[in-house]
Amino acid sequence: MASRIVRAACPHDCPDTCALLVTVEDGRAVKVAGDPDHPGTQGVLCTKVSRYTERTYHPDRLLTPMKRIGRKGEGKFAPISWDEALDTIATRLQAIAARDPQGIVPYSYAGTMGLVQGESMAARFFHKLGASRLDRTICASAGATALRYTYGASVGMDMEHVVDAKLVIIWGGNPIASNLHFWTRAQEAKRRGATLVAIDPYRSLSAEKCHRHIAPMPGTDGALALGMIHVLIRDGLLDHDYIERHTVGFEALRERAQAYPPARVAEICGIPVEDVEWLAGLYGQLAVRERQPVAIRLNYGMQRVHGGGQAVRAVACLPSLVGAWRHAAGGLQLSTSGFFPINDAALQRPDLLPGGPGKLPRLVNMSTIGDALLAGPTPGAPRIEAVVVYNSNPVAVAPESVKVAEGFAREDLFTVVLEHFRTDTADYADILLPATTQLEHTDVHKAYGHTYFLANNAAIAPMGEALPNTEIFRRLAQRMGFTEPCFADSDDDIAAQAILPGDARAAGISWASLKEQGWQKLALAPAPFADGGFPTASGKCQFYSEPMARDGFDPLPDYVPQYESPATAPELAARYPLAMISPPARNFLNSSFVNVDSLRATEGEPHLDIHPADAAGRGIVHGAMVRVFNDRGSMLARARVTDRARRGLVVGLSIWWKKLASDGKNANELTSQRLTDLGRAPVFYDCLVQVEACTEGAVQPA
Ligand SMILES: Nc1nc2c(c(=O)[nH]1)N[C@H]1C(S)=C(S)[C@@H](COP(=O)(O)OP(=O)(O)OC[C@H]3O[C@@H](n4cnc5c(=O)[nH]c(N)nc54)[C@H](O)[C@@H]3O)O[C@H]1N2
Ligand SMILES: Nc1nc2c(c(=O)[nH]1)N[C@H]1C(S)=C(S)[C@@H](COP(=O)(O)OP(=O)(O)OC[C@H]3O[C@@H](n4cnc5c(=O)[nH]c(N)nc54)[C@H](O)[C@@H]3O)O[C@H]1N2
Ligand SMILES: [Mo]
Repeated sequence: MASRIVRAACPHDCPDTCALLVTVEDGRAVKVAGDPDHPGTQGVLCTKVSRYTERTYHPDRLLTPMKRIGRKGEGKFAPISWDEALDTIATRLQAIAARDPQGIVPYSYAGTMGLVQGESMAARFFHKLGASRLDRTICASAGATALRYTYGASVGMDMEHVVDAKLVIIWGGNPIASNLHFWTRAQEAKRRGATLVAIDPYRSLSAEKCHRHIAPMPGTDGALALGMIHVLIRDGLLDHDYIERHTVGFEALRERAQAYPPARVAEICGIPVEDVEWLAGLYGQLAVRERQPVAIRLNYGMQRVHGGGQAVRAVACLPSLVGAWRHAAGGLQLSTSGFFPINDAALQRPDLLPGGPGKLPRLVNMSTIGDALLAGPTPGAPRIEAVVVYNSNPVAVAPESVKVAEGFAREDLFTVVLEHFRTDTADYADILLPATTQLEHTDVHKAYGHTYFLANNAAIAPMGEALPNTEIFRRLAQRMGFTEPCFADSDDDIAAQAILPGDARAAGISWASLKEQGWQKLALAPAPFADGGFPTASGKCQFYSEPMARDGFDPLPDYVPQYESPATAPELAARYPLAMISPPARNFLNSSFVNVDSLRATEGEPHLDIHPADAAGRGIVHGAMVRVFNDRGSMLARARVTDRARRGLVVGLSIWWKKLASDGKNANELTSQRLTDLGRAPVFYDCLVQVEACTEGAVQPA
């Protein structure tokens, strides 16, 4: 038997971007394991990706192009040839483009994080076509914008050093589920004497294993951070030298923080005042008095709310106030993606855009795709006539999905979906195209939780007639008559173009070396900001941000209340008194893996965690079916009566495929299309609901 090991990379939207070793026997992948030599992966994979072969060889894999033969959304398709599929698409897109190419919208996100199968050939295709541009805001843009204004880019500490921290604050993240390899290191820090604190309205799997869990109401983190700043300043727990040399706007920040004394903060957050005092005291004491490393793992949970951007700004000020950046094991990490020198211009070729700079095609925000699909023409831009979806499942993942589905159901909309499976979105496709998985194609990866480049070598031949995204857009480009040489680039050519040449951080790293070695680390100092040097124009941390003022934003961090809360929307809160959050379930990756039977079996069915006091008042018993609803929609879930959810909060771990839920619905039926204060991102966790027991269907807990 011919057996070999192929060096690969996990493609999923997760900070860990693991290095994989794929065992291939006689052309079949039989095992996907973590590379024991990669310092990030340490030979360990999450349950999901260790089941990657179950996903790749799943009997439901799409293996041929198909055309729709039923109603939109019904999911009835008939196989067709690649020629027929591509000719149909080219003819339709050409006709729309002849009227106005902005009628065509690409819709993609991070089904794969690969630089080749993500925005390379696809971006070139849509640029050349002059299609509407997609504002890719659905996940990270609130925090990324906040970090850019504060530190210049998505940069931060290297979590390989966190084992030496004395305090680790896990702020709005559940790393056991979604950042496993950081969690391993936080556990090591704990063994070496560090205190672990979770800040999360929900007692998540990770929060319950920390020394202390602080549970503010969703969307109040900005107030908590400003309360900490207040206490640090009040008690003189400051690194004056670091502030003096490496920050801008301390006086203005001091004034702003005056408005956030601990008592007020406790009131806003719905936590004991002691929590604010204790956390700020410990942070400042360790960092300033004892000169010990203190680390903050700032995550996405706290950003999916109205004030998500400003909350990140407030938290991001903390390490500069206490000089935490002086240590390799101190500082803050939200994302490391800004360290990677990527040649986006070569990958995506924005120079192909017609009209030149200053006359760019319209931008469509992916987070409001429901409204966008239902809208009529606007000045300068037509109604959306075609959507090409790849690497994403908007009908399940985009907010206010009743409207998203209504939009995709438009009879006059031409929809193309490139997918592995018949997802909730695929059901609306006019033409459905089979895409390869990570085991079947080539790619190169950066990461957002570490600083290694990784190669993904194809391990097996494509399944059925599946093709890589790149090849699909290459063939479409040819049919559209696009003759630029970049449309003939192979995947290897593209991978080789991804790394910006001449950048010292990537010295010695090339596609050729990556393919061979699997992964290589960027050259960065262990404590890159020990002596300032942030990638802002001033080189300093911007407590006060002049660019923000110029862009029309509050130049200082502040607490921006929820859109939906008793204080800001009392009438709404009277009808819908519970705050709902829908963070990632451990065994799913957004909506990926929901159809992998063994993983779905572990999650069971859609649940709603509700506090005993909130349940009792509604006659809800553990294990009963409940209906969760607001003005936008509703869903059914099985109640878990538990104090993991604080009072006033309900939690529905996500993101379920609608068609695999008993009522064909998921949490996004309830979420809204309003946007964050910074970054135009969705507010999935700024969502008031009511919950009622269902009359039939109540069962005893298993
Ligand atoms: N297993 C798994 N891993 C994943 C994903 C997945 O779906 N499944 N998704 C991936 C993606 S796309 C992303 S963006 C990352 C997300 O990574 P994280 O941001 O770490 O996301 P979560 O693990 O959901 O952690 C969010 C936590 O924030 C809490 N939270 C909700 N609202 C608030 C709030 O207002 N304030 C605070 N302080 N906490 C709040 C939630 O209760 C939850 O426990 O994970 C990635 N990894
Ligand atoms: N209620 C609620 N909604 C949320 C969130 C939440 O916490 N709560 N989280 C939000 C966040 S953080 C994110 S990032 C988004 C995620 O939203 P998406 O980026 O849409 O992620 P997935 O749901 O995993 O869908 C990715 C799809 O891409 C497909 N895919 C994977 N690889 C390839 C490939 O190589 N080619 C092609 N053509 N397809 C491929 C997969 O099969 C999968 O169906 O969801 C958001 N939605
Ligand atoms: Mo995300």
